[in-house]
Amino acid sequence: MLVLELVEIKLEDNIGTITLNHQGKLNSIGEALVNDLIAAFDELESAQAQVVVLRAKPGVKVWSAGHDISELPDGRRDPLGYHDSLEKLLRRVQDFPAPVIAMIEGTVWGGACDLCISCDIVICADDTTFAITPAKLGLPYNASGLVHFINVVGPQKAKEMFFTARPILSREALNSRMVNHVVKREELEAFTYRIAGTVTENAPLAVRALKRQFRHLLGGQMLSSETFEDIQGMRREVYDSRDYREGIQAFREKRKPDFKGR
Ligand code: YXS
Repeated sequence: MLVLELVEIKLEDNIGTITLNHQGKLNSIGEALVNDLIAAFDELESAQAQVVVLRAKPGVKVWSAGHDISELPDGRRDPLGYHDSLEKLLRRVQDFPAPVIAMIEGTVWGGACDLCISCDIVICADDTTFAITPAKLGLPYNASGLVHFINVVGPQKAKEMFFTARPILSREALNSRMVNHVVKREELEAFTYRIAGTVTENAPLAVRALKRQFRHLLGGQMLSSETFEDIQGMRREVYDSRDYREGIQAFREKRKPDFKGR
């Protein structure tokens, strides 16, 4: 198996495992980690893995701290454009030709929540929390990310999560259909690999065709060109704003942001 710096890869009984191993930065999702994750998915696709478990090291406090804030552009540029690293990673997960199971323990922040729900099945420990935090940092997120959340938790819960940016508990995530299962942390690994094992008992080509159909059907919202331009215009206002720079600066200076609404 390929050896990479920021992730570990394993393949046993047709079950691939990708372990986030960027502890020094709380598995925050920057260019280098995304490149390693995409390389790991490429490796497991070549090895014809029939299912992939995406996890962090056992016992982590933070599963992932979300987008690497130090790599966010300093305003005047879309922070989450189609070709930016987080978006490339989310599409790689969604286009991987076999189910990807997110096995979550510890806390999950920002774009890492989008990474979890871009996986096909989400299994988390009972002490896991999820917080989608663009509003806390002054960011506008993006339309494809909002569609992910609307599809998974529904518009009301998605709005609450984005407007409050507060961490939601595993039970709440289960009730909102954001996760498939909540299990005790000590049972998480065995439970997850039992589910993964049942996937490998089924016909790989059928499972691959099912995943592709889900991918197309879930992405079915049509936007008029005017609506799209309206969305892009509003997002540009935000990432060109003083508040966008203030949110990131406040995080760097470890202080509460002082938003002015401009
Ligand atoms: O001060 P040092 O150098 O030790 O670094 C600190 C943090 O700055 C750093 N760190 C991060 N660096 C880059 N990107 C991050 N997302 C990030 N998170 C943390 O890691 C070192 C230890 O952090 P510290 O001291 O805060 O640890 P802690 O255990 O007290 O708190 C852990 C967290 C995760 C609760 C805390 O670090 C935190 O709230 N991090 C930010 C979580 C967050 O809001 N992530 C969203 C990133 S933006 C994103 O995902 C999307 C673009 S969006 O916002 O649109 O969803």
